[in-house]
Amino acid sequence: AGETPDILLVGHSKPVIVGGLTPISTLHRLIEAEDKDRFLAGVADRIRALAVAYTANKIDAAFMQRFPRLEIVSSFGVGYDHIDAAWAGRHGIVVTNTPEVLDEEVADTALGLLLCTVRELPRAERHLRAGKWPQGAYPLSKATLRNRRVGLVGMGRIGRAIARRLDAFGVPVVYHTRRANPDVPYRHYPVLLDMARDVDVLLLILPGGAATRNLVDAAVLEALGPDGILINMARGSVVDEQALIAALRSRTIFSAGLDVFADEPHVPPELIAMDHVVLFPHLGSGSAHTRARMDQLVVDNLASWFAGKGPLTPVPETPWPPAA
Ligand code: 8YV
Repeated sequence: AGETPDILLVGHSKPVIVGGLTPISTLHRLIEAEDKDRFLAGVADRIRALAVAYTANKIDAAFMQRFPRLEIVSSFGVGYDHIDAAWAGRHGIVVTNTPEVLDEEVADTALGLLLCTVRELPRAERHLRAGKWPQGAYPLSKATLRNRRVGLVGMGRIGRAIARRLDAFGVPVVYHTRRANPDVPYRHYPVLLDMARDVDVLLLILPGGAATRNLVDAAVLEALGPDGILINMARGSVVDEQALIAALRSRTIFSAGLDVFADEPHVPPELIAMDHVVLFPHLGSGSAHTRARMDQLVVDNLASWFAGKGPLTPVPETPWPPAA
């Protein structure tokens, strides 16, 4: 009903998003503008929605303020630390993310990264590709998943999907979150440092943003100890990256497997130079199948909104219907 809405696409022109929004809106693509400020000044008064194509696209208060008629920000990705959702909530703007459709994919990748790191699988493959096998078999891995306990930091939907996989692997799971989740059977640690002392893998799967910045610091790494392995599937901001580099250099911890970094796509050269870490280019959800489902949910939130049916997956800071 009503006028065709003007939607601003921030970030790359992904086919599922462009294909889904074109029939239901007048779509403006910021990425195609030569002079972004001039382009925005020309359309700002009409824009009612933002479609955000990647979590790398920062949407802060100053940006949202440019659009006096802004109603909704539909963002790609389950993490939304790139958006000031609290500000949006205070200004009556709905923010949506793309939860659930990526849970199993990210959990699969988490187990892949864990196994790669514990058993040194990428390094062993490098050995083969370098033609070194005929000169000698790749050494036995010092670490094993056998006898290990995994401490999950975060126990949301993806955390539970990871825990289910670890159950099947016969690997004991405990977890740290601010509040215990009564629906999960695993032991809860209210204090991260206590859990880090008791486990030999810390697996991070919690939101980024100010509330979790540098949660894993030198003290937590020290507590994790010389057999300890850190797996980060969350956000680079959750780890004090310099403290991690220092802990890996001094063998304060054994190893790390990282899918995320503080300043993506820039990875510290100190990490790249280390052979005993596994580094992935932020590909937790990165299959064509799952990314298409995430893109589609960006579209579906906007389609539902402009059909007067409300958002499908609003974030907790912008509940729907709005709190009275
Ligand atoms: C994104 C992610 O695909 O969903 C998230 O929060 O981190 C990933 O799924 C990635 O950030 C690329 O933008």
